[in-house]
Amino acid sequence: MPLQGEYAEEKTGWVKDQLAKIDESGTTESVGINGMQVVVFTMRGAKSGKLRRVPLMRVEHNGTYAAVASKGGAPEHPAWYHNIKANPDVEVQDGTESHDAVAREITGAERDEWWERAVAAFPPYATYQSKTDRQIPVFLVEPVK
Ligand code: F42
Repeated sequence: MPLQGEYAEEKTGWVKDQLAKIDESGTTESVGINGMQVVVFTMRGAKSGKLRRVPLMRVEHNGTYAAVASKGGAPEHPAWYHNIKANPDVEVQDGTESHDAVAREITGAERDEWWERAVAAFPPYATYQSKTDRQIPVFLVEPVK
């Protein structure tokens, strides 16, 4: 079921600008970080129940995506980490396409495998990990068939 409800506004300036550019062009390909691609995850706020759109780097393999809660190597998890844990039903926009998906946090060998893919897609993730004591959480975001 597609997510429905009221949207909350992104408050970080550069992220808000990227979302506006995606809306204007209709595709996530209109933005990026140093030429690396971005996808947009829509998820529900844990407390507010409002929908939040969160752009993250594009880490994809065989139609499954990873959501990497790096927050630039900040000491704390991003707020969306708690939102996606509470409400794992998300929508993924990649390019001009959107689909429903379910997210689950991965650990152990499964996380190791996807962490490698994440760093291959966006090498700064490795630097972010070295900046923080927390292990950066990785979610597997699998399409709903
Ligand atoms: N962030 C990443 O963590 N990883 C990435 O790979 C990544 C890539 C990326 C690419 C492009 C781009 O434009 C942004 C990118 N970001 C990436 C940044 C990402 O989009 C988020 O801005 C960032 O991860 C911070 O996430 P955040 O959820 O902490 O967002 C902050 C700015 C924010 O809006 N916080 C709100 C606030 O008011 O503090 C959160 C409010 C919220 O979620 N409230 C919940 C609710 O119910 O509404 C309750 C929260 C709770 O504590 O229960």
